[in-house]
Amino acid sequence: MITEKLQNAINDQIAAELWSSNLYLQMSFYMEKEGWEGAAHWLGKQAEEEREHALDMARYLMKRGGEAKVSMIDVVPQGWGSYAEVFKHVYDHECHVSELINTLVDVASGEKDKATQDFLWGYVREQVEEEATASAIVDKIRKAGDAGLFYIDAELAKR
Ligand code: OFO
Repeated sequence: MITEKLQNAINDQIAAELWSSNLYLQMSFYMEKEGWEGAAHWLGKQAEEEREHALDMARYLMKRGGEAKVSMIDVVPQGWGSYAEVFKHVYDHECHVSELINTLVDVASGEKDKATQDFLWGYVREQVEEEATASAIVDKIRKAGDAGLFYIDAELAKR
């Protein structure tokens, strides 16, 4: 049985994952409007992935006898500037989520819940990948310049 403190912390993370999903969905709509279909596709996939993280955490919580809750999800930003700015925001947001997951591991550790620590280590590792992926895209955009964005957009469409 999971402790109430840890249950509440995981429910907060579920809300954060759903917020992330909405953020990426809004970015996807923005890029679609701007005519960047590859980026819109990539961001749409990212939105799905974040929603799946929320569901995975909820399933885990229920498996441990806890109660999963969907709380109010705050509004996400509605607009960005350039292609580069969108993906810089993706990178910054992934770094922020990594901090949230690290803090959640600390809560699980404080509650001496080994199973939850083990479950969360998967997310710690996944965040390393997500940060690296976003950072690589930011780097490519910087090197590509305006003309190279068409190539990058075609690459992102392959996700
Ligand atoms: Fe939920 O994986 Fe990144 O943010």
